[in-house]
Amino acid sequence: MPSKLDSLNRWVDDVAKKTRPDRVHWCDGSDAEYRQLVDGMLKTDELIELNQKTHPRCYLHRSDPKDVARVEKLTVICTRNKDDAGPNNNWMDPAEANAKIDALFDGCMQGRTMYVIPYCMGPLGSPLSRCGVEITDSPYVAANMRIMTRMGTAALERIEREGRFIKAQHSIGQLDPERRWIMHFPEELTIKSFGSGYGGNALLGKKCHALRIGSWQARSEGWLAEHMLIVGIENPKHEIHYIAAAFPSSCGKTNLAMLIPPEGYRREGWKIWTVGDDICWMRPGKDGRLYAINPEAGYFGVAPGTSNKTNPNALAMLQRDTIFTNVAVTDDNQPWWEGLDDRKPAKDWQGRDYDPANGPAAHPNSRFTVRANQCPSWSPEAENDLGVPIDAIIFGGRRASRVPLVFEARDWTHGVLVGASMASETTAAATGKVGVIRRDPMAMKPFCGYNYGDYFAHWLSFDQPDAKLPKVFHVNWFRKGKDGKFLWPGFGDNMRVLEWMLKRVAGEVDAIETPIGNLPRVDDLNLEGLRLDDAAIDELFRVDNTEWRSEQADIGEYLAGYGSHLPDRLKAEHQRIADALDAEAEPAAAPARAAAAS
Ligand code: OXD
Ligand code: MN
Repeated sequence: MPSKLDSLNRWVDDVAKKTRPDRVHWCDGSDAEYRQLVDGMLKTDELIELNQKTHPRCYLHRSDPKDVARVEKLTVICTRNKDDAGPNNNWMDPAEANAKIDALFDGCMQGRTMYVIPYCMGPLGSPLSRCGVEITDSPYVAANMRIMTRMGTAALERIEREGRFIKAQHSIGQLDPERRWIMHFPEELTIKSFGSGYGGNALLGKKCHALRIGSWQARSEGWLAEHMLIVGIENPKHEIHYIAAAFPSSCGKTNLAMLIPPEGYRREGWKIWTVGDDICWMRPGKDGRLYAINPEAGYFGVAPGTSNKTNPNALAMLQRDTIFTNVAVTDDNQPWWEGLDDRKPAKDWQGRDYDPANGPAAHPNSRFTVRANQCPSWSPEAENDLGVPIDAIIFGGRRASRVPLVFEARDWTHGVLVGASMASETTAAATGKVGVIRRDPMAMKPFCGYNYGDYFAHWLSFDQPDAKLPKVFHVNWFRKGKDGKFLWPGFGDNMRVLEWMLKRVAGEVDAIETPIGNLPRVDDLNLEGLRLDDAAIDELFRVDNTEWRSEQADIGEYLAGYGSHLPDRLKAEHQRIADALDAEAEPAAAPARAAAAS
């Protein structure tokens, strides 16, 4: 009788025939196998042992210096119809793309072991989870996949039961930036990545599967695959409310997911539970609410800036069983990065004696890979097959000016527009210039596997009569004063903003209506214990009409780029806000203009 694994076996054979590895190893996901992978890499210096007294079973990987971040310009979506990928993606014809990348795969694994990694994104028994199989010639990728996903025998059993999986084919090739591609074939549920060993380019369960292919699958199956953390907030009555939040890479998702509330909150009994720090899959439940799972089982977090002040929970979890990539080390071989503490690094991320003239000691996109349940705030609900119900969705970006600390969308349509209008300063998580403002709808710009116009329509489609959708908010932790310093303390104090959101969800406080959305009354925000003067508070919540009319015009121009794919409902919502801003600016002229238009 044909087994449901036949198609998997056939594919593995085909890839092996093409790539010609010396050995094929099917990963079982066991501890012993992980140990063997690590021991093998210690022998070849792909891993370096860190101080085992202070950091048991922690290792350092130094990547090729030309392979340190996701490469968006080499990341492509290959659909038969170019329009399906949309202007938000690089596109290539599938036949041309397959020919290009298959030529690179030809014989590329000679002298190497080919690892076959069955994995499950999400709890093994969850109907929301989806499986994949990654083939790679990198033991570093295999070890990281073990941490980041439910990998091995149990995943293979689910694949055998279901008979479906995403095919994810990877080789580090020669790590040559000129021979590098990260290709997605959503119609074939296939990923092919060549020439990079780095994070999102190589751990194919993460961005490639869980977001790019995931968003495509989500659209056809009626759910959402999002670049969002999931956090549970327990109040003094021991009720837990869950919030999902989308920020672009390196804008504090991990910190918010693991936040420790300020002292006063802790005394009252508030507590934070971490369900996920990067990716969220959500689907409407029978009761009309959105239920979310974190498809990942680990964190691949940005190290620089992580400290006892910014994220004590993360620091605690990084004391053991962690793979560090491109961090610096101290003279007693402990991992170190900028922002950690006052110690002096001895070697930089490339293994050179540290010299400030060479730039930061740790690469700005240096990372840690660690099992999710090592985090002290880890929520056992992360294993709940049914997911957790979401009460609020937050969108946010890194904006030095213009955008207030927090505002609330007035309804779902407005919330979708707020997400679609997001913009942020670029960071080191991807190659390219840092600090440039770019539109990054729902923080999915590098990750949405299809036309953004269709994606916005998909978001709008959740607005059904029986739906009980979350409230939508926008935050900006990064507004600066005239002196160039951040106005808001951020980190643990973000709890104050979360509490206001939950009060809004419960209908306990009202808000100030403005054209861009509802802002808090300052008295409804708990600012006790913060040294914020009145001028800082005014600036944090200032909505400047002239600036926002210009923002709205810019958003309009950006959205118009999606042409006929842009839903009319979103266009109308954009117009409503533009009109409200105009009316606020010229109250007397606005009615006359409206009458002339009708
Ligand atoms: C990540 C990213 O690695 O967003 O999570 O770049
Ligand atoms: Mn991310």
